Amino acid sequence: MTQLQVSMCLMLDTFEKYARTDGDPNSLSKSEVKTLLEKEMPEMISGAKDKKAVDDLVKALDFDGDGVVDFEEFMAVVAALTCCFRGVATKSKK
Ligand SMILES: [Ca+2]
Ligand SMILES: [Ca+2]
Repeated sequence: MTQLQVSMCLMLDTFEKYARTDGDPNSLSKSEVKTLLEKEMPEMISGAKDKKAVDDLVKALDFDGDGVVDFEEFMAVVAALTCCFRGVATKSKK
């Protein structure tokens, strides 16, 4: 597999690893989102320890408003974060 393919598989695996804990592997519930952020993006959640902040975060990620974060919504967030990261990484290279 190419590096990009490996990255794609990693994103799928990461989503499924956290999504399946409540028995529904196709979406992330509020608590699954919280666990994923705590484990995979600790600096993102450091300011969001209280319940209201996590609720707001899930609301922001849940584009279709069904109360859970599906894979498309998860990928949109990862893509947006990757773009932010690129901005930071490009700046620090200069
Ligand atoms: Ca789930
Ligand atoms: Ca949703």
